[in-house]
Amino acid sequence: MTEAPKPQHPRVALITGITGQDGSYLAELLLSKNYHVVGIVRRNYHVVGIVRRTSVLYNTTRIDHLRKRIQLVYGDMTDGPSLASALTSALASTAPEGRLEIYNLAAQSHVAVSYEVPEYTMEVNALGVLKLLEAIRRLSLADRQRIRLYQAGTSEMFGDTAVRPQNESTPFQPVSPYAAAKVYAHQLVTLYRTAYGLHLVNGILFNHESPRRGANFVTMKTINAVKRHVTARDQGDPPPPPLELGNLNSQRDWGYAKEYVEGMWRMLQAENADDYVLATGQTHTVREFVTEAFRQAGFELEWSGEGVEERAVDQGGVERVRVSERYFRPTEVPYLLGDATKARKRLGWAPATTTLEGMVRVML
Ligand code: NAP
Ligand code: G4F
Repeated sequence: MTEAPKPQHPRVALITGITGQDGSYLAELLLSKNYHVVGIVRRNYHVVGIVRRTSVLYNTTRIDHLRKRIQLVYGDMTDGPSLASALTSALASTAPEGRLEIYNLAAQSHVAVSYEVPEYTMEVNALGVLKLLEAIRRLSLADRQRIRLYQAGTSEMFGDTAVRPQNESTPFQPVSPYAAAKVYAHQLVTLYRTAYGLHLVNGILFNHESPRRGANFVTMKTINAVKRHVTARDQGDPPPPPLELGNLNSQRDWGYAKEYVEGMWRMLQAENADDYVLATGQTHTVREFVTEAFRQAGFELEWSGEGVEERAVDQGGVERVRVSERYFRPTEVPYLLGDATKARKRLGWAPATTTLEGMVRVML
């Protein structure tokens, strides 16, 4: 019996990292625009209890609500053939005159973790991108011309720069394995664009957060702690242990992830492939974010001490935050402030959520 031909679509998106914060918002956005969405997922291993190890199919919590409307294929950024076959599968769903947009969002995305597993971070965030680009380059000319790719670059690439604010022409000075891998990927994308005439776009996105942010990034870690302190207060229980953080002085330009995926999409709609910064144009210290998050929950923090001795107590003298050496990084990006003028002028993209107060409200 011959199989019925698969339906083909004028607009298809292949998303690596679809189970992540950005991937889930992007999938929602593209479905609302009638794209056929294909996502690459990997099989994960989870530790259960102390000794038992079990495997789960893939992390789905952020995309469970979309499961029936998207196509998922197994793949891994460390496995070239799986990327090539995902590409073939997505192309097969694309109408001959249609377009396949690839959003490469998959990454080991935690900067601190990249010092612990630098080689793995490089495999996924740098060599994984090379594998994906090679898979595209080896397609027929007709297929290559139907493809556009977005690469998820980061403001971390600016590293220890003295330039303020940072835009598309600011030189990269990466200071972590994560950032070094992302710079490699950025430069490969530029190289493949020039050398092979592929339609490849580099996004350079400043930090963006949401209620779907991973629990070990500083914003979500803080929000979860605030919620624990609120619950204990409201139930009349003793206060939970203080929130323990590392460097409170670093400054970040924090935006709302849901608005940033719209920027990614706009980058791929522009006629010419180029690079774009997405940012709010506001920067705040980690300390300011933490103070605002506790404030919105009714705790007025007062800070004292310096370095690892620094701590914050509330209006009742209860210790809510303290510093722990454990969360400091070997090298730090001290100051990020983005200038997204190019994206505003050429793509008509501008974030609606730009204030610290607004960001905390979205997350709480
Ligand atoms: P995230 O929530 O950590 O999601 C990362 C995604 O990558 C997850 O779906 C994860 O799958 C997948 N992944 C990790 N390793 C993989 C591998 N070896 N093969 C296939 N998939 C793999 O990250 P995010 O915040 O959404 O960020 C999306 C992208 O933008 C990342 O590339 C990040 O580096 C970059 N970026 C983020 C920000 C930001 O502030 N959020 C700013 C600039 C750039 P599992 O679910 O299986 O783990
Ligand atoms: O929330 P973070 O871990 O984000 P970071 O390092 O800025 O990286 C995020 O944004 C990048 C874009 O610029 C992305 F490319 C990357 O994938 C990721 O999404 O840390 C923010 C700041 C850092 O200075 C860190 O040292 O908060 C400081 N911090 C202080 N205490 C802490 C903690 N960070 C974490 N994760 N945990 C702490 O306890």
